[in-house]
Amino acid sequence: MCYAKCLIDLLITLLLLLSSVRPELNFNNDFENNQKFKSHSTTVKTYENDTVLLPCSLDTPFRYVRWHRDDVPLVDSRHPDLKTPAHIVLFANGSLQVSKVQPEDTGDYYCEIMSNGKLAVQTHAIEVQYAPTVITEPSGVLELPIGAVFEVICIAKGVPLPVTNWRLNGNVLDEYNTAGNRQSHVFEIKRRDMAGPIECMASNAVGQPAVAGLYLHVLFAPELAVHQTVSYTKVGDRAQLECTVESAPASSLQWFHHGVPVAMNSQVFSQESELRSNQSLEHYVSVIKHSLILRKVRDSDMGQYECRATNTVGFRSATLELTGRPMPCIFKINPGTQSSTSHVLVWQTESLLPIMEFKLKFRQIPSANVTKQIRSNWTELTIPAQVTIGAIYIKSYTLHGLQPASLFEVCVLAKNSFGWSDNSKIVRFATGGEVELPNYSTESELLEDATEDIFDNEITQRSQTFSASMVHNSSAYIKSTCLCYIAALIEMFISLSS
Ligand SMILES: *[C@@H]1O[C@H](CO)[C@@H](O)[C@H](O)[C@H]1NC(C)=O
Ligand SMILES: *[C@@H]1O[C@H](CO)[C@@H](O)[C@H](O)[C@H]1NC(C)=O
Ligand SMILES: *[C@@H]1O[C@H](CO)[C@@H](O)[C@H](O)[C@H]1NC(C)=O
Ligand SMILES: *[C@@H]1O[C@H](CO)[C@@H](O)[C@H](O)[C@H]1NC(C)=O
Ligand SMILES: *[C@@H]1O[C@H](CO)[C@@H](O)[C@H](O)[C@H]1NC(C)=O
Ligand SMILES: *[C@@H]1O[C@H](CO)[C@@H](O)[C@H](O)[C@H]1NC(C)=O
Ligand SMILES: CC(=O)N[C@H]1CO[C@H](CO)[C@@H](O)[C@@H]1O
Repeated sequence: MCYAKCLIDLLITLLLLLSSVRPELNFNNDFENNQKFKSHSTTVKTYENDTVLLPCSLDTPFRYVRWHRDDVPLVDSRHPDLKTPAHIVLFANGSLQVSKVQPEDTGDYYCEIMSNGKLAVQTHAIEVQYAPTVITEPSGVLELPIGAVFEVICIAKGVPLPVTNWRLNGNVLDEYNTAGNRQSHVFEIKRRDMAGPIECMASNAVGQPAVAGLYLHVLFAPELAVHQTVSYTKVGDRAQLECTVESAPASSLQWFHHGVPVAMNSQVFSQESELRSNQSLEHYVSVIKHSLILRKVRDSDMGQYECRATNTVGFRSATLELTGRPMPCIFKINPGTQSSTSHVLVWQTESLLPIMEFKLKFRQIPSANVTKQIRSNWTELTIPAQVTIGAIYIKSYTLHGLQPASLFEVCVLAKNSFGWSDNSKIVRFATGGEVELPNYSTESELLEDATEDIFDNEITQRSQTFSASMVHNSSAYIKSTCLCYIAALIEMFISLSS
């Protein structure tokens, strides 16, 4: 099959080669060029709309003169009926005037002049220089998801040949600074911030550089932001959960409670507010704050919520919690005098239901001096809470009987009728005495931050290949057909020689 196809390809190639050999004007046989020209062969570099005079004069009077540009006859003094373009004039002295030159007037001009029965030829050239023009394919707005690969072709015109380079989002891509009238560049969308203009600039030192391009809109799965993952409330209060969604294209959002879609009614309803609503070339990303509002929280409304945003690229979700528990306690910095065997701790929390008790946990930790000492177990103390007016609770407690010149860490929790709060951050303190401590800070060495960004790890994007695949595959095709030609040629030679 390859053989037959290749023979056909080969024939086509040969035909093309033959047809490209155009009959050239062969002056040597017919004309004698040793006549004396008064004029000189010139190459005129000119600009659009200029007027050019190409001389053609001999020492002697002439009988007739004719001009052609490349293969196109222009004027012939013997044939005034020849259709001469309006802007081209033959003067009586043999000179040719081309006025209001256009890019099409670029070419080699041959003057054939006859005198004394001898024909002489003089060649001139006109190069009409003009400012670059440029277009790109594609153009307009291109919308593609992260991972997509696409090719942009830049077609530039101009004389001299313009130099083109690429600009992505205003930044010049240096490596693609090449001369030529057709440049292609393959882009891969790696991140959202690749969105913006992709431009091809062409310049050739004539007139202004030309710029053309397209605007890339990067599409991506929704990105969620939850500013408050835990909402503290109590039965009977109004509560509001919020998820902010950024996406392109716009996404829809659904709320779940313990994995079940939230039934909307007059008591429980959702609201949207567009934080960036105007749609323009630059602002194509929709940013919407979604709120789930519970007019009067019931006991059954407490617990885990999920907001899930979906668009054509993918979906993401975030979890939130509605709870009646107290907020985590916060230790207050207490710069008061610390003795060598006791320490005063002050903390604060907020609870909509009365706080019943606190749990204080503390333990000694190795100091700088002592290496490789195992941390002791937490000692837990239950501390009753006083009745407070309002939701803010501030508690002070003194730990006695501590080892001097030692380092401790401490953590506290609060309990109301709904349950225990989360742990406070772990705070370190030192008892007085002569000891060098590595560090002393009231609020450091926190528990591992549990609010890690779980969304960034989710990879829902899939690589998509667009016209770039055609580029690679067409080159593969060219290679395979070339091999085919060679094989066919070898076979031809073998069959010829035998
Ligand atoms: C040439 O002349 C035309 C018409 O008179 C005009 O539109 C064009 O801008 C001119 N070109 C230049 C390069 O001046
Ligand atoms: C030929 O004639 C034109 C128009 O009369 C004149 O401008 C030009 O200078 C002449 N050229 C020569 C070489 O005499
Ligand atoms: C669109 O919003 C941007 C800021 O986000 C603002 O600068 C621009 O003027 C707005 N355009 C319209 C048409 O409202
Ligand atoms: C700390 O180390 C020094 C010597 O390196 C020692 O004299 C001192 O007793 C140590 N202190 C404690 C608390 O172990
Ligand atoms: C810590 O408590 C565990 C049991 O909960 C016990 O096995 C371990 O020995 C204790 N460690 C220390 C240093 O007291
Ligand atoms: C502890 O001390 C080291 C240097 O001694 C310092 O780099 C580090 O930031 C300190 N840590 C805290 C939590 O202060
Ligand atoms: C880059 C690319 O898409 N290449 C494809 C070229 O064509 C072959 C099949 O002929 C595919 O397998 C490649 O994936």
